[in-house]
Amino acid sequence: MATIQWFPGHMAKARREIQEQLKLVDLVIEICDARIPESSRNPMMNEIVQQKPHLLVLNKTDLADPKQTKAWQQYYEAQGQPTIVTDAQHQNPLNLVQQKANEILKEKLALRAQRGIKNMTIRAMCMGVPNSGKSTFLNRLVGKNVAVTGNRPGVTKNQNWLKTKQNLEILDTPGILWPKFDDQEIGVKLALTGAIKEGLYHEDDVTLFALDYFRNYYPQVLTEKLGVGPKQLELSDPDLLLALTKKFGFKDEYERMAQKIIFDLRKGSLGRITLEQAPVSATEA
Ligand SMILES: Nc1nc2c(ncn2[C@@H]2O[C@H](COP(=O)(O)OP(=O)(O)O)[C@@H](O)[C@H]2O)c(=O)[nH]1
Ligand SMILES: [Mg+2]
Repeated sequence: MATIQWFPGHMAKARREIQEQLKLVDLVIEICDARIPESSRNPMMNEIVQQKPHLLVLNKTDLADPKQTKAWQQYYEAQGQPTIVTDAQHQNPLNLVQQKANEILKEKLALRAQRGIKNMTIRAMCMGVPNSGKSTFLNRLVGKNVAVTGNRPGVTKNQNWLKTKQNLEILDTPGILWPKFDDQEIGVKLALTGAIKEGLYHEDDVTLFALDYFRNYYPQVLTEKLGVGPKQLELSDPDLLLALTKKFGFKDEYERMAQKIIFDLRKGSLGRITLEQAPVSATEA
């Protein structure tokens, strides 16, 4: 399965540029997709960010399973990783971000106050893998549409600070990091959420993964949303895909049924679904 093409050169350059940007900020805001919190994070995130205070954002929670989002948030918080949940598509997360940033930077801000520094502005940068919602999130915080540019050579020389209505300023260039791509299943999940360009993955593989996942974690998607009866539930995944193809009037064009399932899942019309389950200790808590 093909995934996003990243080359060592790109990675090294992205990392170098981000490390330059990091010197300018008080806080890193890492944005990931709440439907795939682990698969939509960069494998070397903590190494790249190092000691810089770091806020994790589980975005797209409007599309994710609320129970799972809560469990993932608890899981990360229990690991000492401050985490908030957002739906940047529909809501402005500014107050939440400011509040959490104040908590994370409490000591630094107190020190500034002690030294008589009146400026309490927190400078932050957004960071994350493609499609996690960085641009959407940043535009929400700033309250308008700004031309957000990706990492390219030279941009670190003339950074612009975007002001918000709070004591928060954000760098106008989010850091774009690569996802984990060494694992087939991660590629499938990234494809299902729309993070991988069409044509770079096999729609039927991705759909078979989804059908199997629904069986295990969201059987109601099969029975209620796709109208699968008890008998059909016993079919193998490929046979189930063929049965659904007929049922939805696509005759034997199973690719069209596969596309429909992928499209409906991304849109949220199959319900709120998280494609990776939080570790059990977090769900029990
Ligand atoms: N439903 C939903 N869609 C979102 C959310 N945030 C971003 N998106 C959508 O996800 C896609 C990628 O967002 P974008 O901001 O371009 O991601 P970037 O590549 O990280 O800059 C776009 O189609 C956005 O409209 C969210 O919280 N909920
Ligand atoms: Mg973007």
